[in-house]
Amino acid sequence: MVPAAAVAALVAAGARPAEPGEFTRRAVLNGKMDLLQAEATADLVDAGSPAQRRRALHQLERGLSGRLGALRQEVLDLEGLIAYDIDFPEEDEGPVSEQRVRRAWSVVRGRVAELLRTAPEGERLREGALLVIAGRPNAGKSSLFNALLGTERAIVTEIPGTTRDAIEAHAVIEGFPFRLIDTAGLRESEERVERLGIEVSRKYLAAADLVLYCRDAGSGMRDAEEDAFLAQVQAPVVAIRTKVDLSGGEGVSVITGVGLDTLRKRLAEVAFGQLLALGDVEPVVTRARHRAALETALAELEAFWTARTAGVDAAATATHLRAAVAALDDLIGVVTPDDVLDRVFSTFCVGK
Ligand SMILES: Nc1nc2c(ncn2[C@@H]2O[C@H](COP(=O)(O)OP(=O)(O)O)[C@@H](O)[C@H]2O)c(=O)[nH]1
Ligand SMILES: [Mg+2]
Repeated sequence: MVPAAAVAALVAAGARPAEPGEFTRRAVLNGKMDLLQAEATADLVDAGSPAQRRRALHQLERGLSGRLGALRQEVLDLEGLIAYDIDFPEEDEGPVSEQRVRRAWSVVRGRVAELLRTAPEGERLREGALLVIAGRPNAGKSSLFNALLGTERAIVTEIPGTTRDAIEAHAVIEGFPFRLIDTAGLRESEERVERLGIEVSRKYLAAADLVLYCRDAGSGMRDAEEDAFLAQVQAPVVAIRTKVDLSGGEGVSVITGVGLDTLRKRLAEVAFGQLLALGDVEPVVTRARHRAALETALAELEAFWTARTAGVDAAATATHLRAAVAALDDLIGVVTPDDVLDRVFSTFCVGK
C-alpha cells in the first residue's frame, strides 16, 4: 500500500514511471554505452549460469565492441589502399601492389568469418542448449533427467511408459545452460495418450541441439528399430549405457552416481565445445542480429573481391567496402534507428 501511494503521489506531482530499459536506452542515446553493451546489460540481468554471466560481462566490458571496432578499422584501411590507388596512380612509390591489397582483404575477411562461426554456440548460450533425452521405455531416462537436474522432477516408476508427455526443465551443466527434455519412450503404443507423448518427443527431437540416447546396459544388442530411430536424428547423439550398477561396464548409474561427472563433461563438450576452446577472452556473437550484420559484412567483402578480380573500376569496388563498414556500424550501434532500439529494449525490465 505505502509504495503504491508514494508512486501515486509522485505521478500526481508530475513524474512518470520509467519504461522498460529506459535508463540503459538513455545511456546509449547519450553515447555512454554502445548497443552491444546495452544488450549485454540485459543478458547479465537474465544470466542463469556462470558461462552466460561471464559472456555478458565480457561483452559489457566492450570485448565484442572492441573486436568489431578493430575489424571496421581494417576495412577502412583497405578502402584507404584502394583510394590511394585511385587518387595517386603516378606517385613515386608506384601503385599499391595487388599482393598488398589481397593480403589486407583476406585477413579482414578471415576475421569476420571467424567471428561469424561463433554464432551457433553463442546463440545457444543465450537460449540454453536443447538436450533431448531419448530411449526405450524403462531405459532410465527419467532417472537420468532427475540426476542431471538434481531434483525429483520427473516421475520414475518401473512401469514402462510412465512419462507420457515431454517435460522441460532448465539445468546448469558444467557451468553451461541446458534445457533438458524428458520424453516418452520410443515404443509404438496402442494407447492414445502415450502415443501423443511420443509425437511430442518427435517434435522436440527435430529442434534438439543434442540427443542423449539411453540404453539399459543389461539389454541385448541394439536392434533395427533403434538404428532407424538414431538414423533419423539430425542433432549430435551422445549414447550412454544406463544402470551399470546392475550389469557393470562403462556408462552411468543413478544409484551409485558413477559416470555422471564424465557424462556432464561430455554433454558440455558436445553442446559448447567451441566456446570451451575459445575460453573467456575471445569475443563471441550471441544474437541473430549480430549474425545477420556479420553475414552482410562478409557478403560485401566477398562482392568486393569478385568485382575487383572481374576488373571493375576501383572506385566502384570500394562501395562494397563502404557497405561492409556500414554493416559493422549497425552492429555496434553507431547510428541506430528507433525501431531497432525499440526491439533491443523491449525485453528489458523497468528500472534498468
Ligand atoms: N539399479 C538401477 N536402476 C535404475 C537406474 N536408473 C533407473 N533405474 C530404474 O529403472 C526403472 C525405469 O527408470 P525410468 O527412469 O523411469 O526409465 P524411463 O522409462 O526411461 O524414464 C525404474 O525402476 C528406475 O528406478 C540405475 O542407474 N540403476
Ligand atoms: Mg520416463
